[in-house]
Amino acid sequence: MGSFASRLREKAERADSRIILAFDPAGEYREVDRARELLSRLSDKVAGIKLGLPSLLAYGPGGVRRLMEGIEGPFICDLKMADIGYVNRLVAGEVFGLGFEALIAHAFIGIREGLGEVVELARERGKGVLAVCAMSHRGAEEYLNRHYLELAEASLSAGADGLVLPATFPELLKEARRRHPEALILSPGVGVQGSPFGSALRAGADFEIVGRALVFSPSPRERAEEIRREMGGWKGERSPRR
Ligand code: BMP
Repeated sequence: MGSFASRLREKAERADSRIILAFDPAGEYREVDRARELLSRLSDKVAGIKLGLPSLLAYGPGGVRRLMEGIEGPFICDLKMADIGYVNRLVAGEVFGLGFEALIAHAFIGIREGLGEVVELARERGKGVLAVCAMSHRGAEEYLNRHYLELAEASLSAGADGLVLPATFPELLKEARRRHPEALILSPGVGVQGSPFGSALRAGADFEIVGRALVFSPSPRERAEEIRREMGGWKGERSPRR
């Protein structure tokens, strides 16, 4: 079956894409059938699909299961988990039970009785854990982003499958990549948040997380194709090794 990272790369190569679609429903997409239509039209243009709390609350767990049914992911669940290990494990079990291939957790909770327990459960189930080490919004500079290097180091040592680092602070991406040449890095903040498509890849990310720029485009499939080309497909911005 391979690791989550290898499954993600395999789909990325097939789709020739470094886009991770962030689907956060609003408006017409609060209806699960409309959401399904959108995801089916985009799934072969993207390397993976990220859903989060907005989807879980709008559709409920059963609705999320229905949303994903028959659509190629891999699907990543972004709850930015940040509780004690015991609760994290319970939530992670539910998330993996719904069919998600990976989940996103905050690294700042620390490893012992925190992220470590999530990684352990993911290993048992053959799933992935991605650790948020810095964020893309301005307030992230006040506290979290000051610690991104320690958080990245700790997350990878604890066995996380990859890191989430912001496109809006490319210097952080560059430094994290310099220190961790082999790490899987996903980066949000391109498009509506202001960073150009392809900029995070050039700074060292493997994938760019794209939400509103695709979801609210009048022609999402055509827009995905344009963005995919701007990023240079799978082999465009990063070395083919990754
Ligand atoms: P958009 O492209 O519409 O700005 O969406 C970005 C997505 O990435 C959202 O789903 C958001 O939860 C996520 N994200 C982010 O924007 N910044 C971060 O630092 C971490 C994230 O997961």
